Amino acid sequence: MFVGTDSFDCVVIDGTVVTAVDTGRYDIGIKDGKIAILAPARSLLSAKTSRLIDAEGGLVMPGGIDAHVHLAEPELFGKGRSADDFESGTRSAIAGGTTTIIAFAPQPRAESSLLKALDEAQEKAKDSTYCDYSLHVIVANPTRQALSEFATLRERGVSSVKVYMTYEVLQLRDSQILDVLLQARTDGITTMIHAENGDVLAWMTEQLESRLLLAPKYHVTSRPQILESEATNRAISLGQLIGAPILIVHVSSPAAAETIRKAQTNGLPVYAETCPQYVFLTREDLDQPGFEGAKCVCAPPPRDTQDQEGIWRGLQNGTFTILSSDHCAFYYNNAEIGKKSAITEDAPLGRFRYIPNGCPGVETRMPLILSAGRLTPQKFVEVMSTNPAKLYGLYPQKGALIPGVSDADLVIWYPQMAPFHITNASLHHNVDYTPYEGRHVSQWPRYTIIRGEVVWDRDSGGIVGQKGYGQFVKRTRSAFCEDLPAWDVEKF
Ligand code: DUC
Ligand code: ZN
Repeated sequence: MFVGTDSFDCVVIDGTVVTAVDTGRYDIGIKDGKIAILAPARSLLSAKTSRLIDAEGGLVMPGGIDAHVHLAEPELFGKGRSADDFESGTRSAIAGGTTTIIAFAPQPRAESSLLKALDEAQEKAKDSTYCDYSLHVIVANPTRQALSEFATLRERGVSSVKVYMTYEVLQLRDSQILDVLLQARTDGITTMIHAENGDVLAWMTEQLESRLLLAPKYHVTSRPQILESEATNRAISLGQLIGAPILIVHVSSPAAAETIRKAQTNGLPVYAETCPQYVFLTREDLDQPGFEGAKCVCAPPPRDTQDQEGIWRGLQNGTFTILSSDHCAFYYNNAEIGKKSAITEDAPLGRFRYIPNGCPGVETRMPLILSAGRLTPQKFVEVMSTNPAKLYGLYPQKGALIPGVSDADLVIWYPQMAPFHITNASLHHNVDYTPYEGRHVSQWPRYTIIRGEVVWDRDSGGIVGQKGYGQFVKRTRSAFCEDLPAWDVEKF
């Protein structure tokens, strides 16, 4: 309860506070970086505070958590190298309402340890970020040593790893995925799985190349939905064999979503993520004059308009646990490390197989989805913040507004703002395009607040946070998973 002598570092007055479970008009008092109190609207008006934010008419939510962000990664996909590092990527994040990101520490195929990859990513991120951050480790070589290091990952606050079922330099065999899942089960780690069948993809690519069908639009043709739904089904089966929790990343296909929903209905610990590109882009966006379509090349690819509806449905009905950006920015106009590295003299429209896969989107994720008006505000908070926090062991420090417990990470929207059109020039990433150029949005964060500090003030200074303010957040095991007994091969 508020006592008249209480003082705060910041008070947010009279906003409609939306969490994943409640909506109501409250004041929020912030002290020492934490939520100190939620009090009836306007009851903190006379409280002593260093800063007062009037949120009347606004929506106040826990800050966004983007659990799938590629930053400062080496050349894993052809010649493409990340255009964004931890500085520019997190600067972009806060301008779009995201207060915590989870990026990746990729283990190179030739490396037998995971800890070196984690050290390197932590070194890159240290003192460089505008928002709080954590890391998933990408396992490209599950050696005995790598598996033995899972326990150390947990000690260092990393409770998730990612594996790939595609990409030559990353793809694991099913037996290797089983090794990862078994170790993950033992150490309380959630396994993220990129579910596309790499062998079928390679075969399809050869079919298209032999017919000289090389342009960006054939990237979609090379990856039919069955390639995703088959791999999703297989990933679920492997997870079921081990009884380990899995998260299927960036689902684009309603058929894959159906498979996931069935598994969930059967009580399996299967979680799923989708991304804005699967509800806002279609394969038409890759079928543009010249090489332009390369801007929207990502994997899995955007699909058809009716498929977008299937993905919205999956968001609404809870099939998708989280919605992340899969921000993976490559310069467009760059022939060395960008999209145009796929152009050669004999293929002036490029060869789709060499186009670096990925689109920028960490900044536009929340505004685009909120503006679409397809999710209730509470559902929006659930998939954008609370569920990522629970799934990846950040809750309730993040993803909630629990007094005395949660960090004071907030995003404040003023829904009455004038709508505008997104331009790349208005964004804060380090790449020369956005796939959403010209798109109409009716929502953009007015304030982003991290641990009580305003870091984004749309109408007064824009980025007002500092590089280096962001902290590494140690994660615990997923809130969705309990301790599991030892796996027993004899039970089969
Ligand atoms: N897909 C992308 O589009 N980019 C990064 C990695 C991935 O799997
Ligand atoms: Zn990704």
